[in-house]
Amino acid sequence: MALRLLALQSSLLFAFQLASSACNSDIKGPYPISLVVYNSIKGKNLTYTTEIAYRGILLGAMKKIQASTSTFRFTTKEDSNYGPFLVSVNGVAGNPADHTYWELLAKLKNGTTIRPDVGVGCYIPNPHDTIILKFRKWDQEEDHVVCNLLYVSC
Ligand code: B12
Repeated sequence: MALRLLALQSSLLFAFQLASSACNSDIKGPYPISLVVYNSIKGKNLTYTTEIAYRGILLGAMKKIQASTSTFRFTTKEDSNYGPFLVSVNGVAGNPADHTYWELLAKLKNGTTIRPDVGVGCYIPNPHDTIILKFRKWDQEEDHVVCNLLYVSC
């Protein structure tokens, strides 16, 4: 009986160690990303770097940059369907009347620039991505075409 209990105890201990080591090996550290704020209308560029949590959302990284520097400020407006819409960056706000908005782009490690098909609250940057927030004018027809292509071009 005592032997059986001992065997049970050691197999439980083994299973626990196995499970905890599997979980620990799954914990991945934060990784670096850059954020470029580009005003294509004024031709101005500002670059920030930060660390983002493993599989963390872009909005989290933007909040982190905002908390650590006085030179990056942004505002969002909650959309009930798609989450936060990026309204302004560093005091410059998009305006539907002028057809201006902050476009979200991501330059990947391999050099390709993509236009994510989700906003800042859903986009999960990859390690070493350069996120580009680009203030631009939208051309109704052009954006219609781009939207139909699921934002694969920019
Ligand atoms: C027109 C449009 C835009 C215009 C809106 C301007 C305007 N005042 O009309 C502009 C060019 C600004 C735009 C921008 C973006 N858009 Co857009 N857009 C659309 C589109 C084609 C129609 C929306 C619409 O007018 N609906 C009708 C009106 C009556 O309903 P509404 O609820 O009032 O519409 C508002 C919201 O849709 C909001 N909106 C538009 N795009 C986005 C994106 C996000 C993330 C949020 C939170 C809100 C939002 O603006 C609309 C007007 O106020 C839809 C696709 C579709 N066919 O529905 C995509 C769509 C909503 N957009 C999308 C995306 C991804 C974006 C961008 C993130 C693209 C990018 N990489 O930059 C940016 C937003 C960046 C930011 N600043 O946060 C996705 C959202 C998917 C998702 N799950 O998040 C959609 C569904 C297209 C797709 N890829 O399938 N967009």
